[in-house]
Amino acid sequence: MNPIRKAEFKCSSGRISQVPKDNLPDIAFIGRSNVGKSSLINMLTGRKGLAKVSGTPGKTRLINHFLIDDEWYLVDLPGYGYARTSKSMRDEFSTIITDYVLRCERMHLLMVLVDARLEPQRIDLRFIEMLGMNGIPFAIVFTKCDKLSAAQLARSVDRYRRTLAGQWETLPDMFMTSSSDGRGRDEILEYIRKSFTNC
Ligand SMILES: Nc1nc2c(ncn2[C@@H]2O[C@H](COP(=O)(O)OP(=O)(O)O)[C@@H](O)[C@H]2O)c(=O)[nH]1
Ligand SMILES: [Mg+2]
Repeated sequence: MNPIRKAEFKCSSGRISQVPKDNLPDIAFIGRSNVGKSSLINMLTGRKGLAKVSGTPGKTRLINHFLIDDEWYLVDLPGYGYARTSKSMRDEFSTIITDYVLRCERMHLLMVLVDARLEPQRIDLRFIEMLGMNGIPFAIVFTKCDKLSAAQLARSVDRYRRTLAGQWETLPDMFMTSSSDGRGRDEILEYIRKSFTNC
């Protein structure tokens, strides 16, 4: 698998109107704060300091665009699951997230990150439900897989599949990753590149 040759920070947007206006596709990454999003972005690009890794969750409220190989953008979305849960999706997920995910035509594919160690979290399931209801193309990425044994990981992924099977006829694509040992990198890059040829 060809590694990423070039990765550069392009811009931070506090509003959807500020995102780039060119025709390059966005591959966006989202998940609960602290799930390992910035670490995964650094792992995929092979650039340690590209996205800021933080011990304090909930810091990023901006949409960050990173230009990859001058061909596509890797997009770091704000983490969710910080506000109180609410009956309304609009309140549960910030306006900037829903505006981007549901309305931004730049978005080609969304990678939803979930911590491999945890049982399916309500907020993630709600988010996935919202994607399904709106026909948004997405895949699930399990993070921090290095913290589990092979058997524990298999059980965790299986539990996710069973939970989603109650809700979906076809399960979304899933990837097992670790920013510590690099697993999942080639698979995700391959998946992203394939998604460009399928449109
Ligand atoms: N062991 C391990 N720790 C990770 C992994 N990914 C992230 N972390 C740690 O989890 C914390 C949050 O990571 P970060 O990438 O900032 O999460 P974000 O808030 O989703 O962007 C940091 O302390 C990371 O070092 C991983 O794959 N394995
Ligand atoms: Mg982050």
